[in-house]
Amino acid sequence: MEHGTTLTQFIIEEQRRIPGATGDFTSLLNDILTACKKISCAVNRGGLIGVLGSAETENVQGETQKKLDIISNEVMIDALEWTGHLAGMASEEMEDPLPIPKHYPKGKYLILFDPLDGSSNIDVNLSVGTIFSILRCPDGVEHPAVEDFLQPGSKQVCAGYALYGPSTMLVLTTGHGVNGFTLDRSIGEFILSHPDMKVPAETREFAINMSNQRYWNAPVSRYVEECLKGAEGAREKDFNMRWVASMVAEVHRILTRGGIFMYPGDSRKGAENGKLRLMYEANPMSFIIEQAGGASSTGRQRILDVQPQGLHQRVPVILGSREEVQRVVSYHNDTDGDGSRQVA
Ligand code: AHM
Ligand code: MG
Repeated sequence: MEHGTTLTQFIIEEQRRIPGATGDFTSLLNDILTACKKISCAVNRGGLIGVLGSAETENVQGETQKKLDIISNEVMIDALEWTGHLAGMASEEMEDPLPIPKHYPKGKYLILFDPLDGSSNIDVNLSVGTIFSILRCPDGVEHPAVEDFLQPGSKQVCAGYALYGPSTMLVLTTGHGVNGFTLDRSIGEFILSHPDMKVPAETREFAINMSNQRYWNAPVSRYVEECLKGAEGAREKDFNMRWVASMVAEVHRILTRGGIFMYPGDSRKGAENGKLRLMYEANPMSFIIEQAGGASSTGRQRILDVQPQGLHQRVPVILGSREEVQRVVSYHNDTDGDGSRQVA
């Protein structure tokens, strides 16, 4: 029976095109896939195995962790620490990078991950996902410190996400376009189902948490106001709005049918740079979106060019269809100063 190209086969064929490739990266990806299948299984069984609900602990961001946040984090660590392909790991759920235990061999890559993004959606049975970003460990570094992880997103070797939705999908880029794979549970393999994904250039859909509207800066307010005016306003067309509160689902929708996603900084204390984390969310998603022909910006700078200052730093995110992102960026450029004025 024909099952199509597996993700492993796809990666091995890609690897054959790279002279001198050792197969390390392919093996690392395979280990990530295994972890994502295990997380998918736990998410899928949910209430049947008692993994829903709060763990009543807080992560480094001060956010209450779900049981599945902790389980997913452990699954990622267990699947990756022993493999010999990594020099270090960092997770949204852990304050410091996790060194590779002494008794395991070390490799040349660093991985950063958000083990279960959008986990506020878990208990209501909506889509969540795992996001990961792979960097090269700087030459000569055996015990990577925080600074070794603080590389701009443009240095990523690979970025991807697993989406645990009606189907489980794995979407990834190694810098040569974006491909999507669907988990065929009958054979336990991810099969190429969405080759060469492209973000449609033009869109009529935007995604932003509207409940924060009163705190937005002028450029973001202007953009959304114009969308809301629809055919009667400057845009001369009607827009639709979506907010899943799960970035993986949001980015997947944009890769499928276009749109713009924004989690801007706002005027609240502590929210100046928005909510999303540069290293675990913004960088990997920006790499994917750019590789699919879209754009990603803080409003003032390409996200992939941001020089990270801290492992858990937050960054304003405006990503999606190129023309829309460029429009929001141009509104930032039109604004004097820091763009923090509210639209009257
Ligand atoms: P998380 O990593 O704690 O799950 O938070 C990130 C999520 C994103 O997936 C989503 O875009 C955003 O938080 C939703 O935020 P809000 O609660 O403001 O709707
Ligand atoms: Mg997250």
